[in-house]
Amino acid sequence: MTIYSGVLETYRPYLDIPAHTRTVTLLEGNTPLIPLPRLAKTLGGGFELFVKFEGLNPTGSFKDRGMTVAISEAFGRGAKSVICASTGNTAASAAAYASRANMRSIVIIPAGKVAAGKLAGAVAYGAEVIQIDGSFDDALNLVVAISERHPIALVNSLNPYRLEGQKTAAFEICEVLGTSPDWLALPVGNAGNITAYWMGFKQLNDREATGLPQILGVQAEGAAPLVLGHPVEHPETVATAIRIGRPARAEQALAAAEESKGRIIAVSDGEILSMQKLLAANGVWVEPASAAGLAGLAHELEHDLINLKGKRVTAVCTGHGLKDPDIITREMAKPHVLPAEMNALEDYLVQERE
Ligand code: AN7
Repeated sequence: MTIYSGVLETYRPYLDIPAHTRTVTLLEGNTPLIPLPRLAKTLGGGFELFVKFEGLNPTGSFKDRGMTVAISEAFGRGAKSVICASTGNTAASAAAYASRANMRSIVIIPAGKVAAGKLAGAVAYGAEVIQIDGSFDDALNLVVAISERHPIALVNSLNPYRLEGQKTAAFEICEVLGTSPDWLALPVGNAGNITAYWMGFKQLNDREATGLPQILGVQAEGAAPLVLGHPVEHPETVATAIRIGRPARAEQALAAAEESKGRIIAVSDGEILSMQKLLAANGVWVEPASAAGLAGLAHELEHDLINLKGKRVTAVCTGHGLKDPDIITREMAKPHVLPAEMNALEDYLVQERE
């Protein structure tokens, strides 16, 4: 029996990390690549569609891949505290891995815009949560400045070891498919993940000639600095994870899109929420931001801007639906209320069928 040991140990020879790194893992990674043939058909058919379901990582998002490496590096050099700015998922992940290593974690979040499951996670894992009256971008500026003045390790994706960990998702996709997909669609916020995937695909292609995907990066219309070509002062979107107006890795994200012969586009909140529903109707419940990649693909198909005939497409679903329950309970039908009686239930079921 081979025992899975997490992304750092599994891919260590391919990660550019210092020798002092001491593994702190929750056995993240190794997430399923789920085929969704019915959804591909709904979108017009003629192509193969897979979802890389990163919501199945230990804290419910892809952030764990990068966090295991960033925390392992910080732990290995004797850091006692870590800090990050976050729209929520990074906070929960940083808190979990810091606790695993018995380190202190401080997370700075924008007021009122962090989904319930993420805030609860950060608190449950033992982070010191500080809410600022400002945006994610303000929070990021603050933590960068603090980490320069104090011995506190910065674990946002400006930390290069985060990207080293996150690129392993590209390796896993190619291992399952045997080659790179033709297209990779994913949401873009602070732009660390798109940068990491492109690094991963290029590195693997250099080593094993797996080919390269065209990358479709997708932002939310109200938070689309990479599409507009300038920062957005007051980003707004239902997909709070990607409510970011000044992406730290903007240049690398644009380079990834261009080099891969792909592009970065924006979709509306409506398109994001419709795709969230459609994914759930196929058995995969993701948080709104995580539906953005596929929403972008649907958008391009609908407007005849992409030809996927005979292609293999992978959409990255970055976080689990449980992260943001409010968005569902707010929008969805309330449960039917019935007396606890067989007749009432039977009447109801028959009525429903008619
Ligand atoms: C579910 O947690 O920025 O483009 O602070 O949570 O690498 O930023 C989260 C980002 C996509 C965008 N999907 O990834 C944070 C944070 C989900 C996310 C993104 C995020 P990047």
